[in-house]
Formats: sequence, structure tokens, C-alpha cells
Amino acid sequence: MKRVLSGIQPSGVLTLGNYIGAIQNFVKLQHDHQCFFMVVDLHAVTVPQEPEALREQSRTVAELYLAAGIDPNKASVYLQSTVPEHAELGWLLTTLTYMGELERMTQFKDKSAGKESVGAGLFTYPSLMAADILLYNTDLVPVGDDQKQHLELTRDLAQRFNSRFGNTFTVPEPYIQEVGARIMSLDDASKKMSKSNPNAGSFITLLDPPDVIRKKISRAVTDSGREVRFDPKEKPEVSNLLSIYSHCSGLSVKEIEAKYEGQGYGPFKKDLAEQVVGVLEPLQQRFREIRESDMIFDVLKKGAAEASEVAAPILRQVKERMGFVQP
Ligand code: AQP
Repeated sequence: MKRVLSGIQPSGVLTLGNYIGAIQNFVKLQHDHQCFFMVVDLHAVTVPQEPEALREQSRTVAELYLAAGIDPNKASVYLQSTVPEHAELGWLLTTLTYMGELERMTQFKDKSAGKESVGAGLFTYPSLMAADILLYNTDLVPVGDDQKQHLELTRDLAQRFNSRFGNTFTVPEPYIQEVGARIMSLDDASKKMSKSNPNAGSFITLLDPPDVIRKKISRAVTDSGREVRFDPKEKPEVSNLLSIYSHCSGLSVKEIEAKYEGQGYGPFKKDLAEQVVGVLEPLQQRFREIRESDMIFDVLKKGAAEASEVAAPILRQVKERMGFVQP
């Protein structure tokens, strides 16, 4: 069975972008792959986090995984920080990563732009992400389009290690869907939807109440035309809304274009809001039940034990090959 690994940062409440770009794929893949789905809390602290908020958000991300349909009996669900092999291999791979490679990462450029002081962890984060993946000899990594560059670096590091120290790591493949790989911000379609955007109107979270969802979609920026047409170059905002509609309804973009032909944006946006509410309301109900049951702590403990069982021998082999004495 092929191995799959992915993770999401507890840097806020998950957005519809995280759901469409990542979690929907996690749910599909769990049926016929060995899956490891983490809450990547060590990545979240590459930008400042309030301890209480980090605690709450980490728990919430794990509970949202389950609410979205990840079955802890099929996939291992755990917190990255509870499997110490991640940080250890992260350091070892940092020593193999070139400064120039990290300097080219667009996510670092975006997240550090305009900031006076930037933590070194934000810069070296891609080496830790490579460790997350290589630690399990992962075959497939389901991510949104924005993570493609980091995955390329992961592949380079795997090949570099293998050619220097002997064949050790599997070189992983990205698993990126075509439509909806990148859901854009509701206030600016040139930026991806991000949970840490200071403008709450720019994203829809998985826990937004129905009225908030309706309001955010009605205020989503669109061009001054009225044609509901998928054309990311000429009509990026409407195209983004069409992608969201398609993912939430299961209809193809062509079918949605035909449905709203000649009707303008009003009815389209109104129905889109109901499609999103239709997906998120049952998810929120499951989330409340999971929260009340306190089951998440047992799920996370079991997941971490399953992960360690795979990760520990691989890290031991890496250290052996690099020349560390292991008494
Ligand atoms: N807008 C998006 N469209 C499609 N996929 C997305 N992902 C994130 N945003 C979108 C995918 O979600 C997974 C987890 O991402 P992450 O939270 O670990 O980091 P991120 O990509 O930096 O996500 P955010 O929401 O933008 O977080 P912040 O604001 O903290 O930086 C990844 O698979 C990603 O591709």
C-alpha cells in the first residue's frame, strides 16, 4: 500500500482553501493508502503564536480533520511536536540544504515581506517540511498548488542524501488536483485564501456560522461585468467563486456556467453561499459532537504511537549512514 503524508498548520481556524486544496483529498486517499495526517504545530511557531491560541487551534485542527471525514482507524492523526523524530531529522536535513535554495522560496518571500524582524525558523521551514515527508518514506503528498515548490526541494534533498550516503529515502510525488488546487482570497484574487490574513472577510473558515458565510460571499469582490464565466486571466474573482461552487456542489464548472447564463452575479452568489453552507453545516455539527466527547486526546496519542513506529527506524538508519555513533 502506498504511503501518504500531509499536514496543516494550526495558525488559525482552517479555511475553505485548506478544505478544498488539502482535506478533501485526505479523505479520499485514506481508503486505499497508509495515511499520516499531522497538525504541524512546529511549523506554526515559525511566526509568533500566543500559547493559549496555539493550544486551542491545534486541538481544533485535529477535530476538524475528523469532522471532515478522516477516520482515525484508517489514518494516523497526530501532532507533529509529539513525534520528536521530525525535529531531529529536520536539523539533519537543514545541514544539507543550501541557503540559495531557501532564498528562492516564494512562501518565505511572501511571509517575510515588509516585516522588520523575521525568525530564522521561517527561513529554514522547508527543510523541516522535507523531514516530515521523508521520515516516513512517503510516496504521495496531497497538497495545494502553493506547496509545489517546497515539495520540489524535498525531492532534491532526498536525491542529494541518497547519492551522498546511499539509497535511503523514497523520492515523493506531489498529489495536486486540477481545479481548486489554489482557492484565492475573497477580497483579492491575486492572493491565495489564507487563515492568517488579517482581513477576516478574505476567507471563509470551516467554523463560520451560516450568516457569516452568506455575508462574506455576498461581499466577495467581483468584476463589473455580469457574465458567470470561468476565465482565470480576465475574470479571476468569478473564476475563483466558480471553483468553490464546483467543489461544494459536485457540478462541473461548465454545468454551473450554463445554469447562470444571462442571470448576472446576484443569483450565482446567493446559491454559492447555500452550497457552502450545505457542506459546512453538517461538518460543524460533527465538530461539536467530537469536541464535547473529548475523544481527540486518545486519537492523537494513538496516532503519535503509530507514526513513531514508522519514523524511528528510518531516523536510526539516516543517523547510521551519516556517521553518528549510536551506542
Ligand atoms: N488557498 C488555498 N487553496 C488551496 N489549498 C490551500 N492550502 C492552503 N491554502 C490553500 C493547502 O492547505 C494545506 C495546509 O496549509 P498550511 O496551513 O500548512 O499552510 P499554508 O499553505 O500556509 O496555509 P494558510 O491557510 O495560508 O496558512 P497561513 O495563513 O498560516 O500561512 C497545504 O496543503 C496547502 O497547500
